Amino acid sequence: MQAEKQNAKSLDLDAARVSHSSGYLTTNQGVGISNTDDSLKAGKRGPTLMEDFIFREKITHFDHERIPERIVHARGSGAHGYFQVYESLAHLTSAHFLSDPKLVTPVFVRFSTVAGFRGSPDTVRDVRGFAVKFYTEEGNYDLVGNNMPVFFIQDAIKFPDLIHALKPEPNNEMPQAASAHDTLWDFVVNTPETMHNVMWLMSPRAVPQSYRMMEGFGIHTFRLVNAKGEFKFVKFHWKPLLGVHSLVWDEAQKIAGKDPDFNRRDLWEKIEEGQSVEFELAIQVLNPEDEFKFDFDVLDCSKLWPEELVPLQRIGKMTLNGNVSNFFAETEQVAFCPGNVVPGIDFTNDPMLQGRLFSYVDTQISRLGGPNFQQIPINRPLLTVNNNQRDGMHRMTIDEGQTSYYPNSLNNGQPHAARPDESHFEHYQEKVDGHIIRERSASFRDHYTQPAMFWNSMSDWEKKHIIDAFRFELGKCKNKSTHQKLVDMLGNVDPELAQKVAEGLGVTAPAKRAKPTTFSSPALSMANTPKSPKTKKAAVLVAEGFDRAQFDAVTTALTGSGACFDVVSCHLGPVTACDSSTVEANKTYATTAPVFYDALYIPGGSQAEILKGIPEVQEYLRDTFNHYKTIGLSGEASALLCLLRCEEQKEPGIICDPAPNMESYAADFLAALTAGRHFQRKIH
Ligand code: HDE
Repeated sequence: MQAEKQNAKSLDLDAARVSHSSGYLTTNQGVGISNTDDSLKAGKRGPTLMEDFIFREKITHFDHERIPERIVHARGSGAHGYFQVYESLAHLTSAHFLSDPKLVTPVFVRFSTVAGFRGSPDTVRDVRGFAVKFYTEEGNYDLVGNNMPVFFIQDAIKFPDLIHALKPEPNNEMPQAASAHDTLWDFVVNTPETMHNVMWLMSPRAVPQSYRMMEGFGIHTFRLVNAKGEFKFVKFHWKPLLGVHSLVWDEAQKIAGKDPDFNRRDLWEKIEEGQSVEFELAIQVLNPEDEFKFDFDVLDCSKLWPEELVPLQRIGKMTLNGNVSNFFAETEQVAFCPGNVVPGIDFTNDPMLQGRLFSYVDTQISRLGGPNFQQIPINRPLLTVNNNQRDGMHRMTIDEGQTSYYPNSLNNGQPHAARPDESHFEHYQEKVDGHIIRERSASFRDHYTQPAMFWNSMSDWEKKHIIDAFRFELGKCKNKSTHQKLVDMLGNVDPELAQKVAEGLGVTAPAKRAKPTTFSSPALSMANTPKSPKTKKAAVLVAEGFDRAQFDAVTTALTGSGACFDVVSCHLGPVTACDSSTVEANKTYATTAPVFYDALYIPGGSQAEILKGIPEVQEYLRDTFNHYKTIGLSGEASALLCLLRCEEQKEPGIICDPAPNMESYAADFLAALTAGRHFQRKIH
């Protein structure tokens, strides 16, 4: 069943695929080319001739190979996969793909950063896009979300202002892919509705360790409508099965320099290795009669619905298992739109959602060059498109027949309006009655209760991350009055937060105010996320004379649990162990770095003396320690602990044993790796 359905979409893409694996070169007209290295000249050293159509065609095509990048979310990475619902939701929605557990719906996902240009680094502090296209039997459905459940503004008309403030400043186009600059924070302090999303942006969520380890949120309130026409309000969530995990800031910055493709590479490599990338789709459902039950407005996308008030139901699973075969054709040309819905899913009056319904198609017309971008293979639905739209730039279909209008008699009235028994979209018949006004509802005015709830819900290490982030970001702003205004704003969220940020910025902490709420939502803290050794990676450092038995015990435990490792040495190729056996080093100190690993392990043996003299070994210990990751030293390698300061040597997550029982040692090392970062560690 699965293979059959997946093939349905891949066959569709197959029609557009060209392998180029054999045959002679041709022009775009199919004429054979025997020399593509020399232009046609009048004499060996003479001028190039205008009639050289082979030269002109090649250069002309090259000259036009770039299209405009996305105005936001320009930097992205895509993958194919499929979705399957666990149990029928027919009582909630008439959407087939959510009603039939046997249906396997192909999907294409694009993860992205928001602010950076197309070539900017992955690990910058930013919101991440999480856009999913479901190729359903009833047409394409796009769930175009982010990795944070709320948004900075409440009305779409402010989006250009937000993005102008966030993007590199217009006079000098700096800084690239960074929020730490004057214009963004100037906008923030003048726009209190940004406060909630700003709290999320300062949290570890803004530096995901992997696209495989971040949550996704539809953000807006949508409607699910069943076959009887009854509706419920709904919020969509994606939950990664590996849990939600983030980088620490120092690590993120180092990775941005050492491997700007870090998140893209991770996604690509895991899929190439055959590791499934899995997310559960979850929903929060609200009865229409409960619309006004909360102290926030369900149409306000700067608010979330605490899971403790509206529980989450996990309804299905998305598995990503296919890389693109051509980045441009698929990831760059894919066009998402929140307005792409299928019968059974409908909109609400959230003013952000309403504005988005307009913006996406509009931008795609210029980005993809005209109104026919839906005919690009990655954007086509599984069904045959049947309407009277014709012509326009880059029309791909040959629409036959005399008629291109409705009603008609010349074509027997075809294509006809869908009959009641044929699949079609019915808009939810909401009653609307109001004065035409340019005003915001008073129910959107509370900008501080939910930021305070978010702060209350954080663990100590998340709070520290947030304080450090504010100090970093504002510290990069030259305008001092912005510092004070921001700290005053934070005073409305939490006095301790405002105080700590004020200390870092050297400004006055505001007078203590009562907190807007003491409510906390444990579901918001990453401390409560699932933990697993699966796909984690250790760096194993070796030099001549390493202890082979110790090496084997730890590496076998790693691979046995679904984790993996790199063997890192001064040179590539074989490294000889104490028993004269060899292992292959696949990385060197020049080609990799400690920031790329979840743990460090150094086996014992006479190598310990050699490693002590290698400066990079010190860097491995220091960075792994500072980034709260597991350090394993066994046998003679235990002596390398002296490369850390005395007070650091007793901190958690250091598995050091001069005379180890390797079975229990390997188990301890694995348990520490599984636990994730050791945030209890004191970084002096
Ligand atoms: Fe977008 N957004 N957005 N956005 N958005 C775009 O569409 C826009 C918003 C999101 O991987 C653009 O094709 C407006 C919220 C993602 O291709 C553009 C507003 C959320 C992506 C656009 C918002 C998003 C985009 C740029 C204010 C989370 C990348 C290129 C109402 C729910 C999709 C494009 C991809 C892309 C407009 C706010 C998510 C300009 C006007 C809220 C994941 O149309």
